[in-house]
Amino acid sequence: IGFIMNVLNHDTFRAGRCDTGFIADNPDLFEINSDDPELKILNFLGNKYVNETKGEKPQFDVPVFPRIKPEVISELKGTKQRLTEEGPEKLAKWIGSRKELLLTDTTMRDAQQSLMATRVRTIDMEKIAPATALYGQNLFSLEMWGGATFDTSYRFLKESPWERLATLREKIPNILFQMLIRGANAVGYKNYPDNVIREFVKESAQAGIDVFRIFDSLNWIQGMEVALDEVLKQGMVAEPCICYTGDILDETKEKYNLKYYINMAKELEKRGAHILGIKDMTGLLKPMAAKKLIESLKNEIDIPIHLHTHDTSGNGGATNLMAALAGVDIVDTAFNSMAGLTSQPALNTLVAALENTERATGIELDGIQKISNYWNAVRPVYHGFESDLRVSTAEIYKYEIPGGQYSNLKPQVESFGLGHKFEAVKDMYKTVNEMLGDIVKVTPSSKAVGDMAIFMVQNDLTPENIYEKAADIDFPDSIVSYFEGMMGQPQGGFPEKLQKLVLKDKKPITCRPGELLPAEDFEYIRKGLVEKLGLEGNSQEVISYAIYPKVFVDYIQSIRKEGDFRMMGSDIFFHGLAEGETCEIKIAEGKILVIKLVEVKSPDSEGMREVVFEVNGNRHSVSIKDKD
Ligand code: 3PY
Ligand code: ZN
Repeated sequence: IGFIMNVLNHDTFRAGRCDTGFIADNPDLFEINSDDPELKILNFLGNKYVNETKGEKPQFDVPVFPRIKPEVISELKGTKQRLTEEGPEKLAKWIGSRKELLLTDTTMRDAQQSLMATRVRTIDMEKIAPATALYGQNLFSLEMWGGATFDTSYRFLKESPWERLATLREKIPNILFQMLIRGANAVGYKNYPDNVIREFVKESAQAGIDVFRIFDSLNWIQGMEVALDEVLKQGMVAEPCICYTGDILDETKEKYNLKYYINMAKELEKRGAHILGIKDMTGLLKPMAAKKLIESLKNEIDIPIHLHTHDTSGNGGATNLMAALAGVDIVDTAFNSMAGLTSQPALNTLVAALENTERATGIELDGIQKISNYWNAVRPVYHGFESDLRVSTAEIYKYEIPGGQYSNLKPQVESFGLGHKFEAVKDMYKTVNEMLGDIVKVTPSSKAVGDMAIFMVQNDLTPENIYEKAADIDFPDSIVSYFEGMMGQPQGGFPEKLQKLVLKDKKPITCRPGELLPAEDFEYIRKGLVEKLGLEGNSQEVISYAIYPKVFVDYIQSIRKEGDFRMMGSDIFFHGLAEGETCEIKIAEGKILVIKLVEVKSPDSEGMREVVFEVNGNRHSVSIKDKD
């Protein structure tokens, strides 16, 4: 009991609940600059020019998208109707009975997460949604929610992920919507109490998610237990998955061999999975390994198999193709202009490759080319968020760094002033993985490995000198949390000597963190949201706050104080206006402002700059502090 109390009092456990007091600490939430949306837009544009772009604005082509009549969309019948009419078990049987290969498009989730730091805004998805419903009508699903999209929408885009889901659901009524849920970490980076996981799954299902891909960052099945159980309870499609690591073709490696994957697959089937997910988050599954893995699993389990890979090595297309030949049921791809490198392999290309074969997808190439063209035109607006990775790399097999982390690692390393030691950090990532006993690396365990690698390079630590040199150093939070058992239990256990060094006198847990975490008090949160923030306190707001208290409050604060810009085009949202440029900004249904940036004056003695606009023909100016 002593150690349980110790754990319960630990910061990691308390974090979620302590934050509940955050509302009270933000009296300025009601300090609204002005109620005038027009003035807020002018302030936003003025500030963007004066303090961010300085008027430097690239020219963008206007993305063209096919206009599809709503009556055409409402007639479409796809996998969504099949699920609604027949339920998840029959849907799974139907999947398994098909000769055709089924495809998932990940453009709106993993592709943009892996290529553009998850910054793609709802408005850009919304425009292409009807065409996606029509030309993608033979797709199995769209992975369009979960993973990092939940917090980044609130955090960086200042828009609600729930609204995105509702908007897309309305415009795409025929294709299954799929999300990625990080088991007991939901869409966050730490373990949450069981009732938070259950409530989140329930709300997501009600808001329009059909297929839940559930993973645990250490392949620890207990970590997926609660989410899986709740998905089954909600009558939705459960796709728990095995994260693929290592190389089953390498017979000298014993830990993650074929047997390991088969055992895990059987266990997940036994626990009620409708579909087995194979989550190759790093793109380590080589083509011939895919063939071997899928053929073997097909002999061992009866449920359909859904393969997810990344194209970082450039072998992703071949992996999908070999998996298709071996009988995989569904594979993940992204429309071509959003595919490749750290993203998924290309969708259109795979459709073309399979034409006139037994596994032809039934998807029509001309239609999906229009969707790819659209995304191709959208992408330059997000250029600033793309990594400088230009070519595929076979290094990934050596370092085992997941796609998203691989493209992010360089800026992260640079932010520590270690840019010149990037190669050393990558080598250290591999070394740390070995020191930890070779673990599965995916959010959040991959972050622990990355943080530890940077920490070791920063402090000149090696596996040999660490025990002596680091006895008095505080290790990064993520690695402490890992060794405490807060991310679950790794295959083969923790290396004890290193665990002691990192934890010092803290005691690790061996059970599910959710068993110890006190249940979240939703009614308390609801009251706080209503009384302190003047919100409705609806269940989506409550669960968002329970998962990301500070991020959620900051979002509310931002849209109240700065304004709500979700209907502003992304070229303006990210790049503002250049002098002399005119744009149209929708502020409400049917209400459009035509805004011209006329002139930006030099700073006065106080550093204030007058920014002059014409709004619907009338002159307005705002005064912006030049922070330089
Ligand atoms: C996520 O957890 O967001 C991932 O994409 C892991 O691969
Ligand atoms: Zn992925």
